[in-house]
Amino acid sequence: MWVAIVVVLVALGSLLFHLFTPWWSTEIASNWGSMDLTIDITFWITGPAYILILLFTAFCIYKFHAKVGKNEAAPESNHKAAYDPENKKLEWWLTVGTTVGVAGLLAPGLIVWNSYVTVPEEAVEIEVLGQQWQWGYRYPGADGKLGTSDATLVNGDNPFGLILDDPNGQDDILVEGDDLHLQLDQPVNVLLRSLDVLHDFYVPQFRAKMDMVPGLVTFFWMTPTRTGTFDILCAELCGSGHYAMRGTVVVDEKADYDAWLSEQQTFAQFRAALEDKSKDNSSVVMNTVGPQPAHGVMSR
Ligand SMILES: [Cu+2]
Repeated sequence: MWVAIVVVLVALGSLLFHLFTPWWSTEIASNWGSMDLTIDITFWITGPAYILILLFTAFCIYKFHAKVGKNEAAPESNHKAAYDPENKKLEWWLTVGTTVGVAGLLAPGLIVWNSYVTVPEEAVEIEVLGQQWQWGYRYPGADGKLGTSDATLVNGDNPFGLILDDPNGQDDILVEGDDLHLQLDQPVNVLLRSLDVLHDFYVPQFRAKMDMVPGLVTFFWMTPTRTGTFDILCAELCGSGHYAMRGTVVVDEKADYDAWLSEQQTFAQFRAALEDKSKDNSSVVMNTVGPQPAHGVMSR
């Protein structure tokens, strides 16, 4: 009997925890309500199934527990499992119920995924570059277009691997060793590249997460809907420094965003500064060539 009671208490406790948890109605991810709705639907399907299975288990434990020794005169009254290998009606109900349940779990996700990767025209592009173990960011500059890039061109003189004679890339704004800034209420198409291994760009508060695959440009879009400072995490185990692959995204009002952006260096300015340095002291160029990350070289 007490086992059945414990099972019922587990069911009740789960339900109460779900309803009264302080983490349930947080304000985060206001721009991705559809994702939260999908989670709600998942709870509505799995929650009753979970409760029903637990209650059914408790019922069976109580109702069909062994009564050996109680009625030795009539042992057939002791419960034994019935062998019932073919039950068309039960199989039919289980098949239909499971199919509807699984479809209900999967279909909303497909709709949400579709909107996550269907980029609206007004979205501006920015690029996030992941590498062991830091983040870099690139903005399109005055022409609104990101220049083309090639991973084989990446070195200390060209940390994003931009194709040098692509005019679209000259005014691209390169940000390394600083936060990612986004403009409030501006839809943004986040293009993701990796220089070395799999990484994953993840901002929990945005409900935004996407793998970064060497050789591919993956993307998603979102609209930041409140100002603030949020953590960027790498969500793909990418080596011994994975735990430290953290960043910060700052959502600014337009004026603050424009002010910040105007302080950043374009690719052309970055290369001009490098050339000046090499004239002053050729050893600087020696130091920047090679596989080490461009940190420091690009400090403003
Ligand atoms: Cu990583």
